Amino acid sequence: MNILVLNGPNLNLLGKREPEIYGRESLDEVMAGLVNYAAECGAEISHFQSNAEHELVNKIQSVLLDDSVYEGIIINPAAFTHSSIAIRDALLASALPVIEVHLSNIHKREAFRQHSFISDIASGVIVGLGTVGYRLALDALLDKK
Ligand code: CA2
Repeated sequence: MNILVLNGPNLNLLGKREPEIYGRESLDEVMAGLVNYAAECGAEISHFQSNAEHELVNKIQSVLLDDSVYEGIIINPAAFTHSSIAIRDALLASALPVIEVHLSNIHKREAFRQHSFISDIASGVIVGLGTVGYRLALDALLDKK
């Protein structure tokens, strides 16, 4: 099973700032851990992070246009969660099961973080559990197989 893991803007700063909210691990460390975990589960992961909305949209579209063989998407859209109809539309077009992950509990934070343009089209949403959320998302996709 091939899973596409997408991370949105500023998540490349993980481990460098605001450790009290986002933890101390770097994104590379988190994704390396996820690749290992996926291998133990017999799955494979492709990871892509971008600060640019159109790059995330293009990556999601590649699922359709390049005949790639992904069977699910795990996405932390970061700030685009709260603004991007383009990412929502691309995820819908992919027709793949989507798990939305947030490191922090967005429902405990500022009002503007409490609306997601993704949640109602996602198969599931994991918030507030830190980086373990990515592993739980993978478990959920593997369980659906
Ligand atoms: O809790 C999450 O995972 C978020 O998606 C993180 C986004 C935020 O805009 C969402 O509301 C919730 C922010 C990602 C920024 O990550 C940083 C990491 C380290 C230092 C600074 C920013």
